[in-house]
Amino acid sequence: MPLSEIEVTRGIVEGFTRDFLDSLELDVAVAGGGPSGMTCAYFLAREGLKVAVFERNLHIGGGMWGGGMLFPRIVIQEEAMEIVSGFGVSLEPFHEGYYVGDSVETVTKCTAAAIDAGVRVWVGVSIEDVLIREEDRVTGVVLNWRAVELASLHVDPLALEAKVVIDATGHDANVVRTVKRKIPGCRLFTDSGDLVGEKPMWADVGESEIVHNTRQVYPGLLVTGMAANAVYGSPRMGAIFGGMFLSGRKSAELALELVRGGGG
Ligand code: 48F
Repeated sequence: MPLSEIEVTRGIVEGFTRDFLDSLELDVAVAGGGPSGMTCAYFLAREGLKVAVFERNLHIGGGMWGGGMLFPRIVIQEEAMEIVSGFGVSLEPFHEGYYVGDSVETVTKCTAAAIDAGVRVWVGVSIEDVLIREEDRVTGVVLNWRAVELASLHVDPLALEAKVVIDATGHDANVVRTVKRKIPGCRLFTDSGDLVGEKPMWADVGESEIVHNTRQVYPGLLVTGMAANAVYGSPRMGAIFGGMFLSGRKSAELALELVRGGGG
């Protein structure tokens, strides 16, 4: 039986509307679908939380697709192998304590694992602002289409609520930067109260500090991945990715405590 064009339209609009309405009150909203954000979302969904990832690109994976300088390979240290193996990724040992693998395989299997665990992923959507309530607590995110942003159209956004918001936007730490810019006198939970900024590449140090930097940086707002190192002033580390997975898992553990403890 042929399907008319309006039936195709109906299927798309109804499906989108149902799922989008179901995302209006989340346990956790994750900004950015790179390795840290997807890993965070995966572990939260496995615990039965309602979690959605908002990614401004049309694809998930952030900076992982291109490996190191477009050589589609990534390096992962032993400590993170448990996580990537859980996604079904196979990597080869190449140096004591280090493995090398295919970045395309890692992105796709990590994404599939997250979706299978129950994560809802919205692509082409930018988080441009946050909701603040209850005496300076982040309580949700403000969304717009990336296409609207790129075209510089003056279109008002929409918003949804989340008990916890995770900034997984990578090197720019866009959500934390927005909070800092828009709340007068805002003090982040850093020594100076400011967003310190990412330091030049030093892989060992960057990797060793990233899990520690994965924290609540403002009430209701956690940072993970390179956003965590950018906020706390730690170095970048190039194509070593273990820290992104370890940080993603830690942010999920912290978010879970906040949501279940009612502090979220
Ligand atoms: O940059 P990205 O991959 O962040 P990550 O998870 O991983 C970093 C590594 O890829 C690599 C590295 C390894 O040593 O340094 O760079 O910390 O993914 C961040 C994602 O967030 C999206 C962006 O398009 C990317 O896919 N993003 C950024 N700002 C926004 C956003 C925003 N305002 N709203 C929605 N998505």
